[in-house]
Amino acid sequence: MNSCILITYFDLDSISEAKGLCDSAQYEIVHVIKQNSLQHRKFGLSEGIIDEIKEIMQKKQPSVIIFDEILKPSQNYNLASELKIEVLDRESLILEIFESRAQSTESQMQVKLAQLRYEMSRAKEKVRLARMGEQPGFMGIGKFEVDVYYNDIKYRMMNVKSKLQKAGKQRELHRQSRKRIGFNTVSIAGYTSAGKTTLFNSLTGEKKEKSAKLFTTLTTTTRKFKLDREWVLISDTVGFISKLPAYLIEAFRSTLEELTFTDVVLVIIDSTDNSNKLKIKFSNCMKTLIKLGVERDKIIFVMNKTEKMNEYEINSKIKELDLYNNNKCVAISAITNKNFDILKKKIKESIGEHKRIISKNSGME
Ligand SMILES: Nc1nc2c(ncn2[C@@H]2O[C@H](COP(=O)(O)OP(=O)(O)O)[C@@H](O)[C@H]2O)c(=O)[nH]1
Ligand SMILES: [Mg+2]
Repeated sequence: MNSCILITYFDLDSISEAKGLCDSAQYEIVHVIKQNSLQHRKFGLSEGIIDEIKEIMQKKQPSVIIFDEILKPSQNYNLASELKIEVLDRESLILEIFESRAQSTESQMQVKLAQLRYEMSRAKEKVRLARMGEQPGFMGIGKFEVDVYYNDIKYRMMNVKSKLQKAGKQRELHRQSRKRIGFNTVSIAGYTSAGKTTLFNSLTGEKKEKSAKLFTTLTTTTRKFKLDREWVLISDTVGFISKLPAYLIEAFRSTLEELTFTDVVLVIIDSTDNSNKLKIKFSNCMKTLIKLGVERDKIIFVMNKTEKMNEYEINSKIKELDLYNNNKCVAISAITNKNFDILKKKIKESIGEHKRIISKNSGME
């Protein structure tokens, strides 16, 4: 596993989201540096802290620095050359996560397109730096080379876009192949750091057992778990991100496409969020799911992190989300396994319902 020093803000939400992103991208965090501002002109962070980072790097030997904010090419270049280490900014980290999660050809192309947009948005400044001789690589770049550079990115974008238009069919095939495996499937959705991975691990058991041949074709984020006597496949999806730039939304959605053909979707809600944030996140989450075409009947609402809350607090959060009389809502703790029996019962019921609906619609009853 690669290791990183994480540079982020002071507030707890930023820290926990940034940690969640590092975790999703499989970086082990060896040190966290918190700053009030990450928008200083030269390095992104204040120059005064550079020496301290060098010292920490000596001790911890990270593979990369992860910078929880957008960096201009010049800032990235300054920081990377000063510290002599690769620097990943927030958006390139998110792109890395999407890239590792994209399963279908269509989803991979959506991510490719977002990567090209990222590159394009930085191309102008890169060229300017190169002209001034401030960024080695292509010094004394002429008008001709600049055009070539832009046009190359543009051409690749067009190419991906046209391939995307033809990809609809493959998406269908992909869905069918997953269905054909013949297992009931459950997917875990929700915001980054709501506790999806913790729940996934608690339900399936931490140990990655040597799986039967059948399962080796699945990704590391899908495992089987036993529901009474039946094996069910459960997968941990990429998390919602609170400050997601518009150009990344399509790529994000495409990595969630499995939610449309899974039998049950667990929407994990961080019950410790204050009511304002709770509502905003929940509504964003639901809007996206609906846009993806996820049927509401397939959703189980899972209020997580409730082990330290009393009944009154839990119920008031549930009421805020208008889920009080909803029998698809359950308050759990992914850490203490609180109410796992209820959760499993609801998953089982939901699978049963979904099966009935499918067979009805296909006239097989
Ligand atoms: N108190 C409490 N913390 C939890 C619970 N579930 C997860 N967490 C913590 O929340 C943080 C994010 O969890 P994680 O599973 O990585 O979230 P993910 O980004 O949704 O996969 C971690 O620090 C977990 O230890 C829970 O039930 N109770
Ligand atoms: Mg996770």
